[in-house]
Formats: sequence, C-alpha cells, structure tokens
Amino acid sequence: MNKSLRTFRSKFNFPNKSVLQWFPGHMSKGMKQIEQKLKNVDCLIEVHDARIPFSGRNIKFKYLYEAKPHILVFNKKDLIDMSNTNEIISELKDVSKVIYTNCKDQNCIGLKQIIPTTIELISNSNRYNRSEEEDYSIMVLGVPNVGKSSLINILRNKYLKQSKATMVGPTAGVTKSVMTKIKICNKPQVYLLDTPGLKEPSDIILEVLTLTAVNLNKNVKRRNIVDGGIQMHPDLDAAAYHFINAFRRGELGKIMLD
Ligand SMILES: Nc1nc2c(ncn2[C@@H]2O[C@H](COP(=O)(O)OP(=O)(O)OP(=O)(O)O)[C@@H](O)[C@H]2O)c(=O)[nH]1
Ligand SMILES: [Mg+2]
Repeated sequence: MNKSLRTFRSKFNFPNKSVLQWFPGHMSKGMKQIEQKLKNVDCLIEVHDARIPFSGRNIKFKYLYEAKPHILVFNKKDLIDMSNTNEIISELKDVSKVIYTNCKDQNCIGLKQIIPTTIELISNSNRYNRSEEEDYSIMVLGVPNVGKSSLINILRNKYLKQSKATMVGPTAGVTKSVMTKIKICNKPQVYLLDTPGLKEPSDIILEVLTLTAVNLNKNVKRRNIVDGGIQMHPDLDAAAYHFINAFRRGELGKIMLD
C-alpha cells in the first residue's frame, strides 16, 4: 500500500457536542483563574438558584470550600415558596451558613446579612498569608446564571451607592473571566471578586431540549450534507428559549425542582 495512504485514519470519532456546548473554553480558563486567585481571598460566597437547592451545585468547587470559609447564598428567592426553607437548610450537611436573597429587592433581609456574616467567618478563621491585610477579599462563585454578578452590583449599590460594576444578563455565560476585585464597602474595606459561572459537563441537556422542541412542534430546516436535500430537525434554540423564559418568569409556578 502507498505509504501516504497508510497514514490515513480508519475512523473518525465525532466529539460529543453536548459536552462541548456545556463546557465552553471560558469555563476551563475560569477554573484555573479561580484556583490562582484563591490564595488572595479570605472567604467564598457560593451563589446558587433557590429553585434547585440540591441539584446542580458544582462539586468541582468542593475542595475550595474546604480551603476557605464558605457561605451558600440561595438567590432568586422571589421565585420560590419560602415555607419549607428550614427543612431544606437542615438537609444541607456540607454548609455552615445559608442565606436566601432576592437581588431584585434592595430591602431584602438576606442581602443585609451577607457582609456581616462573611466578616464574622473570616474573623474566626486563619487567614494565613492574608493575616496582616486590613481589607477583606471575597470570591463569588457558582454555576452560570444564578445571579453572582447581580449580587455584587446590588451590594455595591447598597453600601457605596454606586452603579453597576459588573455585567448582568438573562443568558448563561455573561461573565467570561475572573474579574478584578470590586469594592463593596468602605468601613471595613470589603472587595468582591466576580467569576464566570462554571458548570460541570452535562450530556442530558440535548435530550431535554429535543423533547421540548418536539412537544412545541418547533422545527428548523437543515440541508443534508450527503444528498443536499432539506430535512426538518427539532429547533433546540427555540426549545431552550421557551423553557428558560417560562422558568425565569416563574410561569411554571412556585416550585422546587429538588
Ligand atoms: N427573579 C430574580 N432574577 C434574578 C435575581 N438575581 C439575578 N436575577 C436575574 O438572573 C439573570 C442572571 O443574572 P447574572 O447576575 O448575570 O448571573 P451570573 O450568575 O452572574 O451569570 P454568569 O455570569 O453568566 O455566570 C439576570 O437576568 C438577572 O436579572 C433574583 O434574585 N431574582
Ligand atoms: Mg456574571
């Protein structure tokens, strides 16, 4: 056989597209940046969606919470039924402090508790290399779209009466890299560090979107690369928009997913 033919590969494995879509480049870069910045922070605020208290938290962050004091903020509390939060909190064995917030409400009680709680945790911890520092530096992390940047903006507005410092948006992946620290409070000096939402790769999302598109009868035309003909495919983007919009607006009811 011709030598050049022998170097041809005999098969080509298509990458698992769902994994690619759900772990974009900025996420792996973001994880490295978070690890690098860890030594410069005193505490971690994990933000998560109050509608899914037991699902979807990124377990890759777990070892970070063992290294630094950590509080869990369940955000978007305006979208849940608050009657069973005590039961939920008692089920969470890995967290010492849980706070419920609504970043759309400047008077939210939970928002008032965040900075005093973190300062108390830091004061009771070993700050190691940062023990001489007078300012407090806190990293905000979590999966995409849970309201990390919104939390930073509303706290900054609350304490410093200053406008937005970090971008917020309705789609996941708005914050793409670990930001420089943002001043939140003057006395004491508190800085928050925004991070990109990091989610573990998931491969069931395609299945969910396909079923949703089929149920909605939303299709897109695609050209068949083999014969050039037109084929109809489930419109996954339309399905995602429909589902997420309904969920975001609370149209699915005041529900818990866990
Ligand atoms: N209903 C409700 N919506 C909120 C709340 N907090 C944030 N949002 C909305 O949630 C969406 C995502 O907010 P972001 O602050 O951009 O979320 P993020 O976690 O920084 O997202 P990434 O940067 O993509 O990881 C935006 O549309 C916000 O307006 C809340 O307490 N209640
Ligand atoms: Mg953000």
